[in-house]
Amino acid sequence: MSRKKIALIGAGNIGGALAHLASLKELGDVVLFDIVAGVPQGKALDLAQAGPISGSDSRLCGTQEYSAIEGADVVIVTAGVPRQPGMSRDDLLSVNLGITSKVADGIGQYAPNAFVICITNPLDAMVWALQKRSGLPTHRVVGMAGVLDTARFRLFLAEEFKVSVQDVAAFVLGGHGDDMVPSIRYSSVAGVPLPEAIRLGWTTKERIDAIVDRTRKGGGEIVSLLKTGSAFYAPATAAIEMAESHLKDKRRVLPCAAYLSNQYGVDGVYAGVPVVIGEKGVERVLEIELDAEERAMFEKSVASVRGLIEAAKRIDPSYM
Ligand code: A3D
Repeated sequence: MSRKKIALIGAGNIGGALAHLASLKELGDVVLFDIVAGVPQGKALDLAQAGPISGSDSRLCGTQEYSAIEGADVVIVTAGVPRQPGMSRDDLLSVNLGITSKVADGIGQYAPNAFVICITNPLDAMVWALQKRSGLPTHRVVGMAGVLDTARFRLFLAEEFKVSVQDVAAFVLGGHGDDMVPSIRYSSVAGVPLPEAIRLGWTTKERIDAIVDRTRKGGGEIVSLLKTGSAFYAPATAAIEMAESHLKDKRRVLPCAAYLSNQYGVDGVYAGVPVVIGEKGVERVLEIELDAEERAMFEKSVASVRGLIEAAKRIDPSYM
């Protein structure tokens, strides 16, 4: 049986954490690609030396050559610059678009059959550009954001209810920006929807609203603490969950930035929605019913994504 191959484009903070997790879980052999000579090679060697201790036989290598990703089953893209304090994700558009274009060319040439997960920000615009430029089918190119945003929401809810994170389910829709849509209606504690938990007096509407606000700004909270970059452990863990669902055909239902073709009344852009990830990639987009308030928030979030895509087209007219 041949081993799976996981290519990580970008060997920075998230890239390193991805390689570590992929190796610990023995998801396959790992290729770390980065433009900075020595960094992917050094991280690959360091992680390979952890193998005998953790009991992992994953093989790891670092490279500056796109040809090394040839035949990858999964490609996870983190190439780009992260936020610094005071920056929004959208401030990264111009520099990360240029990087994403080069990455898309490399993937299109050497890994056209891969399942591609984009993490580079601004997420919804970068995943759109990655798909368009690489020419891979839309169902094989997704963005990681919702798994991370829901994990943040779940953690804060678990802390509020003083219960295990395992017993909290949460739902976040829309783009990966401060106008994302954490849904109170579709989130639950031990199966009890949040509005019901409020009615039962387990918490208050005000406390849940504060948690929703903290979830929306969850990335910024970490940027302001780290001061030198953005979150990386949780983003890497989230992308590995998506990769694993594909590699093992688990058909997990995960919130991802997926290409919408008329679902939710939206066409031609990527936005965060629940999808089934299996061996073919995104095998289904789940369309849930939104009430008027949720729909208005979702549409506002999608409008922000469209604005970024238009800005990307102005920066690089080849995306027209
Ligand atoms: P960082 O540690 O700086 O790593 C980025 C790596 O990309 C560096 O090692 C660079 O050398 C490398 N790189 C730059 N240009 C290229 C290129 N042309 N080809 C290959 N590699 C290149 O950043 P990070 O790992 O912390 O974050 C990476 C990206 O993820 C940033 O854009 C973040 O904003 C984004 N991010 C997204 C989320 C989401 O939830 C979507 C969360 C956290 C970070």
